[in-house]
Amino acid sequence: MFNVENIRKDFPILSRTVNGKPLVYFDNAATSQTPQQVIDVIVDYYSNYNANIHRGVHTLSQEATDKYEQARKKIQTHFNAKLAHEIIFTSGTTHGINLIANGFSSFLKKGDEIIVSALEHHSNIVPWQMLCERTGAILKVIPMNLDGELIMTEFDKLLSDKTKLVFVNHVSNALGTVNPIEYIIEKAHGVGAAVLVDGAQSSPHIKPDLQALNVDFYVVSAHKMCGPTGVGMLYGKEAWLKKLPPYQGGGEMIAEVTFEKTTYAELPHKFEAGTPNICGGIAFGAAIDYMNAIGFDTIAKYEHELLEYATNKLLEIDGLKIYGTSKHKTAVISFNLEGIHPYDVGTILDKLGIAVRTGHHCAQPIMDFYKIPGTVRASFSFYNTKSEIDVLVEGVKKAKTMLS
Ligand code: 7TS
Repeated sequence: MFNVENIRKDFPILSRTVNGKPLVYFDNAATSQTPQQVIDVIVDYYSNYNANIHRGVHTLSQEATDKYEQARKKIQTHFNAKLAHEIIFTSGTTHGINLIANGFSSFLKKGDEIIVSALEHHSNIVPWQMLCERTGAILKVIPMNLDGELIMTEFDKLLSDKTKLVFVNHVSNALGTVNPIEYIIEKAHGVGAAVLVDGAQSSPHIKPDLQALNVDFYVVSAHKMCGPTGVGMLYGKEAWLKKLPPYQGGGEMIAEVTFEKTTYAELPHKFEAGTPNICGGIAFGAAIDYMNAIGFDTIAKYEHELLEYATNKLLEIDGLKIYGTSKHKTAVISFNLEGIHPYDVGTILDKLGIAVRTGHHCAQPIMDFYKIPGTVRASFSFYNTKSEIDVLVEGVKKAKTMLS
């Protein structure tokens, strides 16, 4: 049975105070908190077997290598990739996207097209613009409607034999919309385009089956899934990863080096130059174990309850508008109070111990679409409670009174 009070005991940070008030942490879409079980793994690594991997014959190096590779297998199983070497450790989603964008330079020519969505994070726009500058390819954008949903009939019209790559996030960070990636993948494959899905915001809430999705690439960050910062995963189908050139050169990614010619290592090492975030990778595996022990169906059901509760309570406040009203949403609420800047609301909420994000959420085109400078974003996790939402609602009412 899911018991949120027991779950909360796993997260030491949740019992601290901020500005003299109990912390209410509603900035989970930016980064999630870390349970003691994952903190213990980090401490154990540095206390007992810190060593460089894949290169030492000594015991510590072997132990660290084994744990790191076990973590890769855990990630493979969790996301249901066919092969462990289809899982590339990265420093996070941004790294994974840049790796693909860089690799695609070799495949694109002038006039080819890349499709992205109107709902993207800046890390999902800028690397493609840079790729277009390098290759002469053209960037096309799937438009959105007022509910914050992508318009699929417009996507259909953008697809052609010029489309080489489609990029879309699984869940929008600014609005929480869950995008119809199954449809997008199938249609894009119909014109021979590859599909990269950004799972940064879906992976904390949804367990995707990568083989069933038949997606070409999928990227995530561990720090949004109860893991540490500075580590993430790039999944790529083996055939694609074999075809793509390496991203960075260095140690670990080579087979043989002479000054005349270098040959590259097999997957996954071809894309893992240099000493990786070893402890981070192992802790990422532990975070996945932790979340799976609770269960993603349980997490989704509970978070949906929180979303509905918070949406209804917030909408009782006069002049409060929610942006992102799709039926298919994760537990994210972006909102504004009429005539009040989101930054001012966020500052008052912080004084009350409530952590929310304010601003454009690295998604300026979405803010431009709604003609607003930004929003207040409350994003929930399975360790949040309805009574914390009550604190938020009271805080927003207070902010409204103070700022009107
Ligand atoms: N893609 C999406 C959809 C994201 O939400 C983020 C981070 C990234 C990519 C980049 O992830 P990173 O781990 O490489 O930085 N999103 C947010 C956010 O919404 N608030 O802070 C970071």
